Amino acid sequence: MNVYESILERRRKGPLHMTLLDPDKQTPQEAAALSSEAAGAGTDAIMVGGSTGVTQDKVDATVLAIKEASKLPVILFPASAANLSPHADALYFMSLLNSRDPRLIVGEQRLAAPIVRAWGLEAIPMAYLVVEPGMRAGEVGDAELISRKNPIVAVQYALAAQLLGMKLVYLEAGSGAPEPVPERVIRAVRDAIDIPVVVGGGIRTPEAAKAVTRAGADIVVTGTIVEVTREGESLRRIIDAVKAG
Ligand code: 1GP
Repeated sequence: MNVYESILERRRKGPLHMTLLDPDKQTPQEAAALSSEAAGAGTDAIMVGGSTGVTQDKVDATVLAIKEASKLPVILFPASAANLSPHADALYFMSLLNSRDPRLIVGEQRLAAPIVRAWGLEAIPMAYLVVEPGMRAGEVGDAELISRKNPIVAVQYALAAQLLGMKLVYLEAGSGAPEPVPERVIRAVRDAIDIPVVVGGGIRTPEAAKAVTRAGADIVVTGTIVEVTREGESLRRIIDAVKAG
């Protein structure tokens, strides 16, 4: 069973939680320690990526250290074709559909494709949609941010993603966003498509995790909380809230 199939199988039992680790924010050893804590707290996978300052060396070392420390699938969440590693279990082959820059819609993907093919890395095609306020992801991605007030554009992009054959839709408020993606945007997208909806950015409390899950998130992503608190207990409460649906 590949990583995408295992995500679908787990989803049949309930919503998933994934932990995002940015290779630029800690050493590989620290990332390994955080991922074993996250595994203990019940997370379903580790995502490795970040918007800036990430190099192939850092990604490789971080992925290898995490793989040694836990049995969780490691999925790359790359900002560019220079952020890949053959040691990961899978790659979100993502397109920032609401970017103004074609490089982030299909240009980096063009450069990455032959590498991914040569490595035999599992690629999971994913639409990446940046919602206000977007934070660094919005800036670096030159995103025409999706409004928090009006879900119509988010639904249009999500439907287009499904028709293009993508396997996941990621609604991103931006790492460290003051608020997560609004519930009505999540609900509208969830109701419009059949593929799983991933929600991340600004989820720091069990209440916020519960709200996005109830709104329809199939996969909830947290990053900052594990990096800032560096202890498993707050993460465990968030994961429990996701799993309780
Ligand atoms: C960023 O959605 C992720 O890509 C995680 O965001 O760091 O706010 O948890 P946080």
